[in-house]
Amino acid sequence: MLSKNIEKALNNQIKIEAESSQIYLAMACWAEVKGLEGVAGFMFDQSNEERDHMLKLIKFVNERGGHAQISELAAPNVTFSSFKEMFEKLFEHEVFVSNSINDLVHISLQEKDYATHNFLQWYVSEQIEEEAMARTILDKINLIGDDKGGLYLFDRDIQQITVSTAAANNPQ
Ligand code: OFO
Repeated sequence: MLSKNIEKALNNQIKIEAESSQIYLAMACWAEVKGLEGVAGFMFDQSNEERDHMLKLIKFVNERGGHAQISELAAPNVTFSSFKEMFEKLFEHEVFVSNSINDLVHISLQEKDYATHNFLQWYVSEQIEEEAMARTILDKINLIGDDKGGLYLFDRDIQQITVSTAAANNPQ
């Protein structure tokens, strides 16, 4: 059974994951209208992943005797001055989410809720992976600079970046 305090904190995280999904959906749309098909596809996938993170939390709250709240969301940024700025925002957002997960882990320990603590470990690992991926992307963008040909190749190869980052983080 969840304490009221934990339930409230988990519901707050549900909202954050829902907002993450919207933020990335807005980025996907911006990239798509700019003609960056690869980046758009990547961001649509990220948006879906964030929705899955939200759903996983919703199930957990409801299964543990709480009531998952579906709340109003903050409107995302819909335009960016460059795709570099867009990925900087993505990285900043992932750091914000990591901090929020860390706070949740802290609360679960304070409340001696070891089931929630255990559940949250998946999110801790996921954030490590997503921050690493965002950093890899930013490194590549900094290498490209203003080179249009580089941008073309980056747009073509972005799906591969995620696959290789994930593989590096999870060696078989
Ligand atoms: Fe929800 O995984 Fe990052 O933000």
